[in-house]
Order: sequence, then structure tokens, then C-alpha cells
Amino acid sequence: MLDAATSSASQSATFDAVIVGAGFSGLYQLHCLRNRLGLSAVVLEMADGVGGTWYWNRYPGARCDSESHSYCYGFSKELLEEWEWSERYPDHAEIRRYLNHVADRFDLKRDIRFNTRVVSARYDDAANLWHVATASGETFTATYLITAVGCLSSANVPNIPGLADFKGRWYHTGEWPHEGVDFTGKRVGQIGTGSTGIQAAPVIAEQAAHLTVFQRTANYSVPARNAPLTREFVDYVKRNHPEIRETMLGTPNGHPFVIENRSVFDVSEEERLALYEEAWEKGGLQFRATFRDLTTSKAANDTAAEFLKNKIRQIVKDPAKAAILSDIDHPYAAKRPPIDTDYFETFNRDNVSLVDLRKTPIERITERGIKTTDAEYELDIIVFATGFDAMTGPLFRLGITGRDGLALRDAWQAGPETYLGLGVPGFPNMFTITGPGSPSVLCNMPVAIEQHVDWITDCIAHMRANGIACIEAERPAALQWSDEVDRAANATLLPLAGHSWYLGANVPGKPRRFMPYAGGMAHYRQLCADVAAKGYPGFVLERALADA
Ligand code: N01
Repeated sequence: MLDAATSSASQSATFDAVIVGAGFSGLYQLHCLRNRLGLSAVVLEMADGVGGTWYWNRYPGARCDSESHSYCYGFSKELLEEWEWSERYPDHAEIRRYLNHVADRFDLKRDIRFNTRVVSARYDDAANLWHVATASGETFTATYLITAVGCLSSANVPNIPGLADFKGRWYHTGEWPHEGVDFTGKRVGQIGTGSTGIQAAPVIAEQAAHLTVFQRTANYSVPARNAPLTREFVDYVKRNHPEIRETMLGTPNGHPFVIENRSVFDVSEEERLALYEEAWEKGGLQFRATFRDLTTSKAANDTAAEFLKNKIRQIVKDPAKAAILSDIDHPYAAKRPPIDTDYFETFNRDNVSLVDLRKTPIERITERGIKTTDAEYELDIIVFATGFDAMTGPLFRLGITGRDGLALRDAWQAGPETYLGLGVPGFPNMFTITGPGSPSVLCNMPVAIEQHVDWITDCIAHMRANGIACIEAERPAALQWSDEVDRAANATLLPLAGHSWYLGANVPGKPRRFMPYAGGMAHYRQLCADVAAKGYPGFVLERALADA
């Protein structure tokens, strides 16, 4: 084991592993490497606290769409039993409290360097080491580089002409000011109606003088039915952890509910509507699990889509607004399905208007507000709920170069190429937690993260037990995996939402490639376990020179 020491010659702190990011992934990875394997590891985190995505996403209404009792680590029975969530869906502040509790409970903060932004990570072929440099000029050297930067941490502010001219204030939801934003008496424009915009609009509308929502693509949403958790439910969860986790680990998406094993066409129309109504009343992402073929058959999906569009028409009283909001061009859940608290109801407020950007696109931002082809909207504040340069963006920001000085950005010019979303050809001893090609964002994230971290930890333990100095994904295996990622996506309706960030379509110039693995978490877990059990086929394992 290398000591966490600073070599006076290079002034570079040396560790077994450098982990980048102190969210769910980085915290657990540090726990595994340091507390289980006894290795020296450091987490480099650009924020001044733990939380990762939840450190930055503090926008009004920011709340998790996974149910709280499933949005947590499962690795510690004690942790599961002692932590109590307060609501069905935890808000951003409660999730940060949870992650701080975890960091304190496992004494993790002493090995996290906060306010430390990685600007480059370079693989040194000759020494088989990673050299990591930070914005403040510090350098770190490590055998393993583990990226724990999340999938949705690189804000996408669209390049709309004139933003610099705007005399008001503007904010991106993913980089929200910690002190909050006071909307009182303000005219607010919100661009974006994805999961974030759908959470934010109702809360902003309650405070602002006026909210104008600029919608490019209409979206489905199902009520979250958020509520405080009852004592009975909290106690039930405590008593039934093993069963709940068994369900989560057995499903394709890591949630604590099963997908019903019935087709839309197994039941009469009357029965189907009753089942949709029941799922609507229950609320949440579980709506998607009402029938097994909702995500794979367009004809089946059409029935849910129609039900949800009708709900919009029933809720929104102004027929013109209802028509714009329900004019949805993709199957339900082909984009990440939002859940909401009073989103469509918000459009019944007198102080909320809606602009259809499909009919009247934004031409520019002016000193006074947003100018579409039809009108100029005077605003004091613009909120960009415009999403992220997802999955690859956070990795590119690290300035990673692998073998022979190859930049990750160049290696992935035509789209990301990984083996299992965990390893990248040309980038030895680098592991990507929830990287492109992993189920990650198509799964309840903590479930996906724990599987990755456990696999990486076991892999490093195997390397150290067997004198293996270097592991690197093989190109043919990565190419095959890319084909499998495509195949899995094409077996679903996901590619039918041509503008989704799953495809990279939301960022101009980004190669279009379906990035997450849609084959299901349970299946993926088995594939990864098989690879490990068979001695890591698809990876090249090299012994240390002295052992060769
Ligand atoms: O981002 P999005 P998000 N002009 O990319 C619009 C996770 N999440 O932050 O669809 C006008 O989904 C864009 O329009 P279009 C979750 O995985 C989790 O909402 O490209 N509009 C779209 O309406 C989610 O999927 C939770 O036509 C522009 C919106 O902005 C992911 O984060 C909560 C535009 C972006 O939607 C991202 O969601 C929230 C432009 N130039 C989010 N550019 C929880 O679980 C973009 N748009 C808590």
C-alpha cells in the first residue's frame, strides 16, 4: 500500500487511488477502498461540501423522483436502520443532510479535499500512474483514477444570442445560488420543461409576480403525491429492509416496486383505464410499471400517452394552454418521465403564461427579456431549466488523457466507447462510476452506484491479490458493448424521443449516441458479476514488471 505522502521531489501527494467527486459515488468508493481494502485514497471535490449533484441542484422544488426509502445506500444495515426520511420524496436539503450523515458516520471527510477542482488527469505510460492536477496548482499521483462525477453535473446553458445584453438576472437550475433567489414581485421567464422545469415552475409561480414558461417540447408528467411519511411506514421500512432491497435488486430499474407482468392488451379498455386511474392516484414513477409493455410497444404506450394527455386537458382550464401542453411528440417515458406537484394546475393561475416555442421560437435575448418570433417578453429574471451536457460532459471537464497522450475528448469524438460503462480502452487503471454505457440514469441511482463501486472495489482487490499492476478495457470488447448498448435501447421506445439527452441531442454538436444501458440493472449486474468471475475477459490485465 502506498502511503498518503507528499514526495518532496515532485510535491505531488501520492495515493493508491484518486477519486473525483464527493456525491453518492465518491463517498461510497472512498469507504470501500479505505475502510474495506485499507488503501490510501483521496477524494477531490470542487464544492465546499459533500452532495455531488445535490450540492448544486438547489433550485425551487428540487426533490428526488425516487422514493426516499429506496434513495439511499444499502451497504450498511445499521445505516439503513438509523436514518429516517421525512417525506415520500426527499428534497435536496434532506439528501445533503443524509450524505453528510454518511460522511461523518464513516469518517470520510478527513480524506476529502473540498474546493479542489480537477483540471487535468494524465496517465503516465512509463510509470503506470495517474497524475492529477487541480485549479490551484496542486498535484496528486495515484495508481487508480476513479471518476465519481455523476451524469448530470455539467450545466447546459443554451447559446441563445444576446444573453450578455440582458439587464436582469439569470440562473441555471443546476448551479443554483445557495442563498436562494427571491422572486417576490418579479417577472420571471423559465426556459425548459424537463423534470427540473416541471418541479420548479409551480414553486416559482407561487412567489413571482408573473411566470412565463417557454416550452419547446411538451412533456408528460404524473403527480408525485409527495407527503410526509407516516410513523407506520417508517417502521415498516425498518422491519422489511431485506425484502425491499430484494425487490430493488431484482428489477430492471432499481426501484422498490415490480413491473406488472401483464400486457396492455390482456385487459379490457375499461379495466385498463381503471388501472391507469389507480396508478395516477398512487402517483410517482410507478405509473410506468402498470403494464410490462409500456416501454417496448408503441401500441401499448399509445394507450398510456392518451390517458396522460387527457389528464392535461382535464386539469388545464384554458383550452389554448391545454392544447400546447398536451401536444406531446414522443411516447410516454421515452424521455425520462417527470413527476410533479401541481405542474399542470400551475397553468390555471392568473400569473402564469405559456409560450409555445415550436410555433414562435426564441430569436434572441434582449436587454429587457426574451424575444420570440412573435413578441418580446419583459423579464426581471430568466431561469434556465435547460438540462445538462449529460454523461460525457462531466468527464470531459476533467481534462483526462490516457495512453500516448490521447485525450478522452478525442477518443470519444464519435461518441463514448466503454466496456460495461466501467472501463475505457486506452485509459488504463481508470474506472468510471456510472459512465456512459452503464444503466445509471435509467436506474434508481444509488442502486446503480453501489453495484459499480462494489465491482470496482472487488476488481482492485483482485488486482492487488494477484500482483496485477494494470487493467485496461479491450477495444473489441468496448465495440461489442457499444453494439449491446444500441441493441438494448432499440428494443425499447427510448430512441423514439429524438431530442432526448439520453442521445446527446440536447447539446449542439454532440455526437448522437444512446448513452445509458437500457438492458436493465438486474441483467447488467449479472453480466458484470460473470466478467469478474471469469477473470475479467474483455479487459487486459498486466502483471507488475517484477512479477512478470
Ligand atoms: O433537463 P432536460 P432537466 N430553447 O434535458 C429545454 C434528472 N432530474 O434538468 O426537450 C428552449 O430533461 C428542453 O427542450 P427540448 C432527470 O434524469 C432528476 O429537466 O430539448 N428550450 C427541455 O424542455 C432528468 O431527465 C430529478 O425541446 C430548451 C428542457 O430544456 C435530468 O435530470 C429532478 C433549450 C431540458 O430538459 C435532466 O432534467 C430533475 C433551448 N435552447 C432532473 N435547450 C430528480 O429526481 C433546452 N431546452 C430530482
